Amino acid sequence: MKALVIGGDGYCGWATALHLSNQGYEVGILDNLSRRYWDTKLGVDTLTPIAPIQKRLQRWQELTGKTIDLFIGDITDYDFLSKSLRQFEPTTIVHFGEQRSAPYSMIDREHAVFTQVNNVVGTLNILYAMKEDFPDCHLVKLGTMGEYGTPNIDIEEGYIEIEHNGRKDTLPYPKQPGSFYHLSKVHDSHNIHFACKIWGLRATDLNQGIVYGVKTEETAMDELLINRLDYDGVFGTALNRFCIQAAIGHPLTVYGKGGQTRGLLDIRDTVRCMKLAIDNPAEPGQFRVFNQFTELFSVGDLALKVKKAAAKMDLEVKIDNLPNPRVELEEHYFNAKNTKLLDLGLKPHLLDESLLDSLLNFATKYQNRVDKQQILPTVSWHRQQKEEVTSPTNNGTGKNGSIPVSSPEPVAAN
Ligand code: NAD
Ligand code: USQ
Repeated sequence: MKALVIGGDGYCGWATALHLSNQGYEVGILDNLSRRYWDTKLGVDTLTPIAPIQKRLQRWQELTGKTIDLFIGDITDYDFLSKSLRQFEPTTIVHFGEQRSAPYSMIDREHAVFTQVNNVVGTLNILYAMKEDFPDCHLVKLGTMGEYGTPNIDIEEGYIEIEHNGRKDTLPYPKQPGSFYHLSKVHDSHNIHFACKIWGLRATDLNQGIVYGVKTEETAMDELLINRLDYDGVFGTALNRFCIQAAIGHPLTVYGKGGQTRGLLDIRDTVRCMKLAIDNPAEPGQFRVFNQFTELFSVGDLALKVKKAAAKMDLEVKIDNLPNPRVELEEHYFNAKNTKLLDLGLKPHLLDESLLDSLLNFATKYQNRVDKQQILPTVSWHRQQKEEVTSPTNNGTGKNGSIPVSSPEPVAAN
């Protein structure tokens, strides 16, 4: 089995690449390192100090004797992608290589366009490269639970049976995404579904929930293998942010009423899900969708859980309900199915068991690296607040002391 992990220098991709390598797969990483560059442009950094990718891979080889091939370049560059695939000859392509922050995609027009071009063109290039040279390869693509939005009915895994005017059909589940980033994932899903239909490609779309935690068996082996942990207002996700806020005594930043409910999973389950999807591939022509999360929580519940766990470390935690910078329902029905990966054998790690060990411990250990200026949200979905909060043309600090962001620039392929 040869798995090429696109986006393998990122949070989910790095943990997955090491896990697959440890499990005996021949692994390659393809990444343009753009995420490190976007952080630099925004003036933000991961809480945990991550080594250059070459050093990470060298350390992995020293520790385990296993080599991971490295392809540095951009999947929107078709020639580079195609050459890399021909050289590596994957049986599975695991695709994490996208701009994945909803706030980043909502900064302004440039960031929205960049996100959609980067994600949609990158995925489309992969589909064409597979059709040309690797039609039997299995594409395991990271989608997101946010593709579905928050409908007032149960969320199925990709498809829903509908009866309309006396006729029945099984159709793709309706999509109501909440940011230009989440929309890019919907566009990807449609393109992949279509390519499977017309070219007989095989693909699994993993609609993943919010990932938390920093530790996997492999990344915990050595300090040089440590994974990234984002806490800033653009790339940091809710639970990871709350734990770091708790560690430095910052009030937890619950947006609005905090009734927004989402699927979540431990990064140790992300890597297991990837292996399960790879080991049980889709059939030729099949576009399969799994909902990849283990538990559902509201943002308010998450804050309370962090407060309770932090108390065991004698950390006093306050919870703030900030004005919501996003346009989203703050109280809603949410009941999503997630049985397909459980049926394949996933044994979930539960949040109550992971909070201290995989999050709060790291948050306190690296708390001196926290830049407090990066905690508050800097990007707003609301049109009327644009000048106040998000405009990259603002000079100096914005509302609440937040720092305005600047536009992305194209990243060189090599
Ligand atoms: P990340 O930003 O840490 O990693 C993404 C990696 O992809 C980075 O290393 C980046 O340099 C690379 N990349 C981006 N565009 C590229 C391009 N055009 N060519 C080559 N490499 C490129 O993100 P992550 O948190 O690891 O997320 C990975 C995937 O999982 C994304 O598709 C995201 O949508 C999905 N996902 C993440 C979460 C989460 O909570 N982190 C939840 C659900 C789904
Ligand atoms: N939120 C807060 N306070 C914060 C940060 C977020 O209340 O400090 C709220 C948001 O308003 C939102 C919820 O928490 O209601 C989730 O926000 P998030 O930033 O944790 O997650 P999201 O923007 O949805 O994006 C993340 C990843 C993305 C992935 C998605 C999975 O960045 O790549 O696709 O989670 S899901 O949410 O299931 O769509």
